[in-house]
Amino acid sequence: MKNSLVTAKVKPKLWHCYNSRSLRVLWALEELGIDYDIETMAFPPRYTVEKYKELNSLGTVPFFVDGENGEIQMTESVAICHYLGEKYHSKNNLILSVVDSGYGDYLNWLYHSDATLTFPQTLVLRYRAFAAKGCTQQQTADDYDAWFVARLTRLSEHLLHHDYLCAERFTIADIAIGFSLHLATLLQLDRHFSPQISAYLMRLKNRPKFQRAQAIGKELDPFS
Ligand SMILES: N[C@@H](CCC(=O)N[C@@H](CS)C(=O)NCC(=O)O)C(=O)O
Repeated sequence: MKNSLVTAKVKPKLWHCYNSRSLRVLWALEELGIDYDIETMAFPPRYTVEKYKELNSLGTVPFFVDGENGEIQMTESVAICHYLGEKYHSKNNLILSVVDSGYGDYLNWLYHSDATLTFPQTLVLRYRAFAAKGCTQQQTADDYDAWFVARLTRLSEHLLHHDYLCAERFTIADIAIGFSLHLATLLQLDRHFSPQISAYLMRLKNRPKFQRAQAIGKELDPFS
């Protein structure tokens, strides 16, 4: 669906909010060494940025545009990382392809990152962290806190024997999962992390490109 508001452009462009899922895309753009444009907004942009919903009818972040005439318009953070890894892999090979034996694992971790590890956190966010005074739903937040813990099992088992998720090297899958773990630290869910998950996240957050990406928009931190 082409949005006429998006004019022809030269560089990939990201609409970003500090510490939100758009951080996945920003981190991938930095790790891949891509020259990009960025619009940093206060969260949530559906209320803070006039006409944002005319640009992205979902009103969510990330929103991403690429292609000669801005014809590529994406809203799903993991899909955008997947797209960037494929399109720009000549710059830095952070992907696996179908000929690689670990390709199934690679895709599984990509989808696992948001559908399994981020989804339960959005309910803890909604009903504990962002809940207006007097309308917290403690039971809902507690239930999904427990749901998140149970879903960490597969990652914890894998990291007992590996430093990264695929092919014993850093890939886009580590960016997708890394963001889910970073979000968990913002919600104090990292108290549930096994030592190997804590060590893995530390390794990822010590990457200069993560630190560079994570610092962008700090002045608009919704938690401060
Ligand atoms: N499915 C999208 C989720 C996008 C999404 O819900 N983003 C949140 C921030 S992490 C958002 O924009 N929330 C504010 C809102 O919905 O107004 C993805 O995978 O990136």
